[in-house]
Amino acid sequence: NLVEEAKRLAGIRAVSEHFDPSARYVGIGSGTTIIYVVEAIKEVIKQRNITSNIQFVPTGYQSRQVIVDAGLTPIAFDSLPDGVMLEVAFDGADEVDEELNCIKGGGACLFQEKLMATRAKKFVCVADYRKDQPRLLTSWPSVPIEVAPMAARTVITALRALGSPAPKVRSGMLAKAGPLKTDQDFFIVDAPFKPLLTASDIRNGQDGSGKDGVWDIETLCQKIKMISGVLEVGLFVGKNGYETQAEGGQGGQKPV
Ligand code: DER
Repeated sequence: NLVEEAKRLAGIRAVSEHFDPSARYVGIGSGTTIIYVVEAIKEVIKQRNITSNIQFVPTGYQSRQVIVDAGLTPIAFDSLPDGVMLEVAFDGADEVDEELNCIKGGGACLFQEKLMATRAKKFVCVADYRKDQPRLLTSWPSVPIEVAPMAARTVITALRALGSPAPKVRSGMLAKAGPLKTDQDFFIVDAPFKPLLTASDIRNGQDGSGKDGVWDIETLCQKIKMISGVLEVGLFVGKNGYETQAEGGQGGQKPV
């Protein structure tokens, strides 16, 4: 169908433009679009008839299974030798704005996804036309936040104080009675906010300081990250690239 074809084409294009078969470490994100990325990578390796020495870094159980099912070699993030950076990381997103800021966490894998993004020289966000919006929280309703279970109610109170009208713990839906648990055994709290201002909105004089519940991406991400009990926030700020905090790297390259 139209959406699957768009995801497949996005995956093929991302790989043809950003996958280097001579890479040593390549990050693989989570979700369904990433499956097309891995298929395209496998195709390149097969066509070039190269023995691939690449080790693929997963961002959770699902991502690791996609790597293994494709016959590729996984390496756990915490097994990466000190000082190495991933040449490239591929991942999906739930929404992307024109500055390549992303909302991630629809698949509840945001913690390992952001950890990997900060360790990659280049972060390639692979998203079909549905995800492309002028500002984040235009079509995706809320910010996914990974929290320690015991802190969930406290975090919800703090999110309300930041102007979120109805933050709530994500349920396992039909898959599981009660709250969903992440690969870290944490909860996800989904917090709705008004559409998030971009860096250019701020340059044009708009106020993203939270007045009337209107935030800019970077400020809101920092405010939420500071709430005690929060492990990670599903806002990927693309303005200056993803800060490569591991190995004291400079600001990561702008995501593409
Ligand atoms: O959780 C995430 O951020 C994932 O990348 C995900 O939500 C994207 O999923 P999709 O490729 O199935 O749309």
